[in-house]
Amino acid sequence: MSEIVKPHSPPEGAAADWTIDQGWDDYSAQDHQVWTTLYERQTRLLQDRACAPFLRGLDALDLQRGGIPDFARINVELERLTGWRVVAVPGLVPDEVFFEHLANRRFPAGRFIRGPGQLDYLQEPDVFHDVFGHVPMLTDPVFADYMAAYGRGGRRALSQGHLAHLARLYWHTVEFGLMQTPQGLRIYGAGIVSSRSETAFSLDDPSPHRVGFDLIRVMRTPYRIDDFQPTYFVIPSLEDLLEASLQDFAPIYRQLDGLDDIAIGALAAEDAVIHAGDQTYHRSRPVAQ
Ligand code: HBI
Ligand code: FE
Repeated sequence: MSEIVKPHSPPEGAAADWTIDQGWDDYSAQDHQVWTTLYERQTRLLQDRACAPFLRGLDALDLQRGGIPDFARINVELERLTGWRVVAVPGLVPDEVFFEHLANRRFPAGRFIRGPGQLDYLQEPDVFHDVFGHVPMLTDPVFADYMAAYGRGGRRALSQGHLAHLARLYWHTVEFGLMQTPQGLRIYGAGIVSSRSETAFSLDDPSPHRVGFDLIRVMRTPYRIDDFQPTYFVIPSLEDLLEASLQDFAPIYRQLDGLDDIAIGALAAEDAVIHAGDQTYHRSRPVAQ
């Protein structure tokens, strides 16, 4: 998820589809310790904040066992549950490569892990973000179908020239999505569950807006890649999210051609507002994009 220019052929040592060997035996004791520290910190925080499918996925994959998970080990259970697999990649891969993997139920995950000095902030997705953040939700059959549909939609969006609109859907759901539950708002977005500070901010802080999910609204909304989101979108259920993704986006893209973006952090008249944030956090910070 970034505007970084990426080379369009795989780096040395990677296969044509950009996958590499995870090289699990090469992780150091310090690498495993970073995973364990982050794992323990986040699972404690997420017990009453993450949605039930995420917490079930953590248990099903036994992600706490032995530090950084061996992809070969977690893939056995993941494949059995939803037909998904995790494959290792060197870092960000080109959009078309990313979508091809998702459409075929392969989740590309970085193999490297952040250092002990950068537990809280990281530009590139590492194995903690990719595996702890994304993979538990892939054990849920409905979410698993949604991600594969997103991969297929990505290929079409590229050929239709609407990648920027579709990328916003990924960002506001897969990365930063919230869900309404009988117990209150819960997190399912990977960018939130893998971040200690955004876990608290997204649910508890008075600053951000929390707005009911609407496909066109989401595609009209830019996002921050460098900071907390000013607005979080709340889905009623994973089934609703999947259903929204299983329609033909071509007419939606045509509609979007005639609509302006909605300013980042603004509310629109037709929004289903769950919490109108006071935006105090972002008002005190420079806007980088
Ligand atoms: N590559 N490894 C990796 N992870 C991502 O999340 C990712 C990517 N390449 C492209 C990409 N995301 C996005 O640009 C698309 O979702 C739009
Ligand atoms: Fe991610």
